[in-house]
Amino acid sequence: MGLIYLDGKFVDESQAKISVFDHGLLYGDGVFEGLRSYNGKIFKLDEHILRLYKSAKAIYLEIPMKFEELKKTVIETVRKNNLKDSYIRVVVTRGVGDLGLDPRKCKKPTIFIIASKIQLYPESFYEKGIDVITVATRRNFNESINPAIKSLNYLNNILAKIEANNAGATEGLILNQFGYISECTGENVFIVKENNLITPPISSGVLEGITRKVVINIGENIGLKVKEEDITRYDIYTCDECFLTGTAAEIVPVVVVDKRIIGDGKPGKITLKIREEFRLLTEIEGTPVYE
Ligand code: PXG
Repeated sequence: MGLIYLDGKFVDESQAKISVFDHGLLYGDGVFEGLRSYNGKIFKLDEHILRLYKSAKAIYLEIPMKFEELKKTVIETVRKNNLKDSYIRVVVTRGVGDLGLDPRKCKKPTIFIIASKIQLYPESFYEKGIDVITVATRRNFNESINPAIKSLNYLNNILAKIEANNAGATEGLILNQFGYISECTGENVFIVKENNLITPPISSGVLEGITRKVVINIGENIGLKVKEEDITRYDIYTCDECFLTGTAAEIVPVVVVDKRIIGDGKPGKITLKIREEFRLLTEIEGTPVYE
């Protein structure tokens, strides 16, 4: 059984329980992060923890733990579970309040960290590529819950995922209110056109993905012209290559979009090159858990 960090203690999975009055549950009032460890090293730990603090700041939530202490606790959670390759979830909620939504009643944020075995995507996704469809659910406005905030309010993304599931597609491509592509339900989107590597800007309503950032750097290092600019469905249908990025997904080639075949219908050369470079980084970088 796994050991969960919950509000200052490590408890058995069966004892890791949250109040029904926790506003994370009642209202989705909280923030989270999803990280990975590769061979006993946590990839981009600082970047993920920093994004957690930024998400918290944006929703007026003060995390009752210092940056370094939280980092140490994440490392300890992986260590206590004896994991080498893991998926790590860090959650901070507004805490226990009453049934009203006023957060002033919530005196102490709830913090928990789960480190578990990683559920990898099927190998066929990487070998053959995946098909995606544009969904009807739109990205919420930046002036509402800004999609850059990794909040516990993921219903928008979940609705998009259900639409994709219902259509028999692997992922759903979400447009923003202006009709531009934003991202998928839990991954950022990239296209390759000739020597250009293009991804929608943060302002288009996307999460500032950690993998996205790594891929932008890889793109620059291998001589591609990287652009963060608005893209339309036409741009995707007519691109040479398309792929998605995310902590869980890493780099997944997309070969069909709304029944249009992308490129030659196989994972693209540049996509595969970027994936290889990305995998190399996960092997050589990272914060060690066991030393
Ligand atoms: N966009 C959204 C909306 C995300 O939630 C990403 C992009 C990719 O970001 P990173 O930093 O991981 O490169 C995410 C993060 C899952 C799952 O189980 C995935 C995410 C969040 C929650 C669950 O697939 N992805």
